[in-house]
Amino acid sequence: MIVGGGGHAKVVLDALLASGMAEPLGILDADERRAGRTLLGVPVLGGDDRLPEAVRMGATHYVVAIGSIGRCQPRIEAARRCDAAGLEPLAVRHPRAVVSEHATVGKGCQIMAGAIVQPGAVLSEHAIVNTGAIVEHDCSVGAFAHVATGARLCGNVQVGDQAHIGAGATIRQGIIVGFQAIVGAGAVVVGDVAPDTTVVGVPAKPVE
Ligand code: JB2
Repeated sequence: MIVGGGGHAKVVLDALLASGMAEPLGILDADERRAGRTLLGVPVLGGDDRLPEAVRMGATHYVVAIGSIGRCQPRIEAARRCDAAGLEPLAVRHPRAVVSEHATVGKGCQIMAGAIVQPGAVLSEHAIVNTGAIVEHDCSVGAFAHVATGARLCGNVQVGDQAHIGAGATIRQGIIVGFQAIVGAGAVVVGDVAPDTTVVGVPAKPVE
């Protein structure tokens, strides 16, 4: 079951269909106007109140396909609803992502087309490594954190739970990005980022 039926869901579905690892039975979306439509040929069944029905239909796994940039709460709450319904989180990996056999990929992670995840990297549950992003050797990406399109984590970077690394940002080796921190698109991060802080620019500085 795919949870969320917007732009990010389209990319998740494309990866899932290309991988052939599971058959998407349907999509749940909070916006009732989407019910009855299809996304890449997969039907939108309705809202999350349809989870029990999804289980009866034979769904065994879920993917939270809400991007919700910089706001993890909708994704976390959706995951917990699916857990409570008895579904298992599925890790989705596009077949043309490069993922080292020596990397660790947690439950519910999403690794999109063209992404690279190097040896020793650890992705915690529900982390997203979006299209073309690079997670170098020995980096860790926390639970529900999002490394956006084309972002680069050099070696030994630690990204905290629920943090967001914006599109095209670069994080230098060994940097620690704290819990729920946000790194703006295109930023170059050369010092640690405190929890709950937003940094932008080159070199990246906290937003006043
Ligand atoms: O709790 C929920 C929920 N909250 C929002 N449950 C379910 N089942 N669905 C939920 N949604 C739905 O997620 C919204 O009704 C909406 O249809 C969808 C979010 O779609 P949207 O296109 O607004 O954003 P997105 O999160 O898919 O994509 C954003 O993030 C990506 C990473 C965009 O900014 C993309 O461009 C970006 N690549």
